[in-house]
Amino acid sequence: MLNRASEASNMLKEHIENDEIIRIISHNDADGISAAAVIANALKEENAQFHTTIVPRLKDDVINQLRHEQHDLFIFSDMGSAFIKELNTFKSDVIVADHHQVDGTESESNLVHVNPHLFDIDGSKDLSGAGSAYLTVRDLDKRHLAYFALIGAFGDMQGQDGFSGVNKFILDDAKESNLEIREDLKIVSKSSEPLFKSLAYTFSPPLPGLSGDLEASTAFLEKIGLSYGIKFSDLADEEKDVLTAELIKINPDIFGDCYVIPKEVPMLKDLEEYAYILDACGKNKKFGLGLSIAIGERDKALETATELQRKYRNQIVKGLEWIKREGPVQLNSSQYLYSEDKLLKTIMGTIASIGLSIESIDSSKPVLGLSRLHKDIKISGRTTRDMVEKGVDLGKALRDVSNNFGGQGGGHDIAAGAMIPFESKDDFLHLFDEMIESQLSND
Ligand SMILES: [Mn+2]
Repeated sequence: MLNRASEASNMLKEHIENDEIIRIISHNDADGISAAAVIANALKEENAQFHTTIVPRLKDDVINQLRHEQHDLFIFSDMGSAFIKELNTFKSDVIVADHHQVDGTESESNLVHVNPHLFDIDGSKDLSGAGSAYLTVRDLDKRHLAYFALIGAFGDMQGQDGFSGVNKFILDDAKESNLEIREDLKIVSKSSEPLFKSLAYTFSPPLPGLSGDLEASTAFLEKIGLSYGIKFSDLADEEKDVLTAELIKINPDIFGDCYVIPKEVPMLKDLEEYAYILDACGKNKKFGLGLSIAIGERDKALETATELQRKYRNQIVKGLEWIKREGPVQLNSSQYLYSEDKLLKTIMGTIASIGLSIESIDSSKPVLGLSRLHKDIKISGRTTRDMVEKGVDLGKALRDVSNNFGGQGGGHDIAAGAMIPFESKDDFLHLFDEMIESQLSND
């Protein structure tokens, strides 16, 4: 894999030396923005010119548009592996730095394909899109950019239980350069929000009873004798110790390794927090804002992103309150959330997964979040590791059941999605429930 990445580095070097404008296309989530940032920062440092576009997904029309642009090198990051056949026909050079599934198409000589799956490495947990992007610039002496690969990994939920595989290798690069690992309390916005919000907005690791609940967080802090309006960073050391001891009682994982870039501004020092900021930009469709922060803009850009993040967090809290109030609709072996509310519709998958982890949704049944989009329904399915061990495979269930109704779906055993015609909603739910029941009885 490293040899393949070096091939990409060499191709990139050649184009930098020729003083060309390099075209970067990347994905719109925290990982995709981090991937674009690794490459853009590397090119900026080499005084190379580049032009970046962030897109939600690659489609034939996007590819065909790009094909007609006059560039000698295209770089696709956190996407592209499903389009090798099309990209092979480009007249220019192409680098694909991705970590999604590959389809077995061989690359032509104009294309260097960097993807862990080509080397039997699991791209869903051992390397992010930003990681693939980092490996393609690593030979240009860019270890100080390795931390972006870890931000991307956090964005794709790869680092939360520690890093493994190629991610671990990249972590070592980062540690040799500018990254420090510190044991600390893993609550969010320690230096930017009052303490009760830091607790209520912490979802990973979950703090059942506090996560998503501003009132409960306030009451909890009052009970242990801490001022709820103060920022964590302004607490005295002994107060920090009291808080840590009390939170560990709720979830021991709340104290652990934090990955820190000491030279960064307070809001972006912690890589998980950095990923949350980029995620908030992505979720609000402000991809350019996320990218400009990641290539070094601060002040105004960071302020705007913080506002977006506040707005997004408030939506999540409202969504979790709705779940508490209404609860999911119960079927025999599964349950679902459905609302036509405009705000709730956009965060259905997110609140379904947070609801499970903070235990406001019963975790002994898989949960579906349903959002109506015109004539279709978008479905996000979530369950727990425990249920997967008992036989649940949401990817398979959602694929098979949605195919029955002319829809499509798939994904992982623990998290998956589907799209079905609206009129099939009730039949779909019925059949899905039967499917889960049969998955659970098969062992
Ligand atoms: Mn990704």
